[in-house]
Amino acid sequence: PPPTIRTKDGWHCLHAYFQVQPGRHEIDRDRLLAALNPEAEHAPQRLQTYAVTGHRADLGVMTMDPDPLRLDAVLQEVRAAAGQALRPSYSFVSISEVSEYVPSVEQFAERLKREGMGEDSPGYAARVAGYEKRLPAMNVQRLTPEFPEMPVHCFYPMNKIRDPHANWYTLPFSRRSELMAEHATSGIKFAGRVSQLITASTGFDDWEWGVTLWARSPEDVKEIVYTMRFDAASANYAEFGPFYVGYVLPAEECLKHVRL
Ligand code: 76R
Repeated sequence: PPPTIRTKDGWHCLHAYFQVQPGRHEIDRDRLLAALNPEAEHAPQRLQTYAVTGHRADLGVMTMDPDPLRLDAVLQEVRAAAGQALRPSYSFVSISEVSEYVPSVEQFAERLKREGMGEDSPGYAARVAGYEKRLPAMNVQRLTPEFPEMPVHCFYPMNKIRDPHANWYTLPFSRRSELMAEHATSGIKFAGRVSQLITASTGFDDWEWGVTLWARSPEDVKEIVYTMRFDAASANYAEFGPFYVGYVLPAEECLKHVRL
C-alpha cells in the first residue's frame, strides 16, 4: 500500500458482520467464495469466516492486512457478489498495536523487584532473560498475529470510562500500569484455552478497543469475560459494546449454514 495508509508497524483490522436477507437472490457464489477465501491471490494477510449465532448477524468475517483498502475490498467483493442477499449489519475498524502497558525488559525487571524478588534471588536472572527472549516474538504476534486454530470466535468493542467518579484518563500512567499488570496476571490463567487480540480503534471507530477472543470451548468465553470483569481495570473503568459470538468455519460451510 502507499506509505500514507500503512501503519508504522502494525496492521489494519476489520471485523464485518452480515445478515442474510429473506427472498430469492441472484448471487455469484464463486465470486463470493473467492472473496472469502484466505488462500486467494488478492486475499488480505489474514482472513477468517465464522457463522454467527443470534439475530445480530449470520456471517462474520475478520481480516487483517497492512493495506486498509485491501480489507475494504473484501467487503466490496461480498457486496458485488451477494447483492441484496447479504446485508452488512455491523463492522468494526481498528489497528493492531503493542499496548503502552506491555512492559519493556527493564520494566519487567523492576516489577519483579517490586514484587519482592531481589536481583540476586534464585530465578531472577533467568526470568528476566526469559522475558527478553520471548518479547520480540510476542510483539510480532501482537502486531501481525497468526489467528489461532480455535473454533469459538467472540468479538466485542470496549471503552475505558471517563466518569467523574472513575476516569481512566485522569489516572497517572503508573496507576494505569499497575491496573493493567493485574489484568495481565488474571488473563494469563487462560493461556492455552483462550487466545486474545486487542486492537486499537480510537479515532477509527466508536469504541476505543476491539476485543477478539478465540476459545476452545464456549464456556471458556463466558469464563474469561466473567473472571476478568473482576479485574479492577474492568470492574471500575470498562464499558462494553455488543457481543458477537460465532463458530469458525470455512466460507463454504458458512454459506451452507446460512442457506446461501
Ligand atoms: O499483551 C499482553 O499479554 C500483555 C499484557 C496485556 C495488556 C497490555 C493484556 C493481557 N491485556 C493488555 C491490554 Mn487484555 N484483555 C482485555 C479484555 O472483558 C474484559 O474485561 C476486557 C476485555 C480481555 C478479555 C483481555 C484479555 N487488554 C489490554 C487493553 C488495552 C489497554 C491499553 O493499551 O490502553 C484492553 C482494552 C484489554 C482488554 N488480556 C491479557 C487478556 C488476556 C487473556 C491477557 C493475558 C494474555 C497472555 O499473556 O496470555
